[in-house]
Amino acid sequence: MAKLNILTFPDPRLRKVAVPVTKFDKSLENFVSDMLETMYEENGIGLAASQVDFHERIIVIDISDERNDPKVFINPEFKVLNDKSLLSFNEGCLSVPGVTEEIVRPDSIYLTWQDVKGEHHADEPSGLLTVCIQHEIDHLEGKLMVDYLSPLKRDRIRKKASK
Ligand code: GNR
Ligand code: NI
Repeated sequence: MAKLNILTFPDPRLRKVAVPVTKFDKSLENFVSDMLETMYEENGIGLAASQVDFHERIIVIDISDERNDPKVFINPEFKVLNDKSLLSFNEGCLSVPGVTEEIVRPDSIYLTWQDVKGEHHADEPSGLLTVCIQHEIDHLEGKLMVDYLSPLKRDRIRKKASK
């Protein structure tokens, strides 16, 4: 196991679009354990592979208070079921340290993914899990929470980060 280095905004590598995982092998399992270790060490509730400069569609999440409920989503995809059902949440990001902002997202989604063995799954998550999954899938698309803010706010965060 190893703790991985997390890229921070405005690193251009955070803008890469991740490609689907095609090989469900031991090396994928090892990488997923490194991602989990990194998420726990950094006290995050989620981590996307893009944040550790690996550009395949892999996310890990643990929203439990006890930090003992690791969830792994490979090749996650979602559809918004009701675009009028929205949830506003005060979000933070390990790649944008020191910044929290209210972000509004759909609350009702249909999610499909594969597990580390390649088995297919589907679910309709709700609440914080829905928020976190969308935050992580954004990372896989090269999108960051600062993209939801005004250009002025984003520029202030960029300037602060490069000091
Ligand atoms: O640790 C994290 N907390 C968090 C809080 C609200 C909404 C999303 C998140 S994810 C974040 C970890 C992270 O940066 N994942 O990409
Ligand atoms: Ni993040």
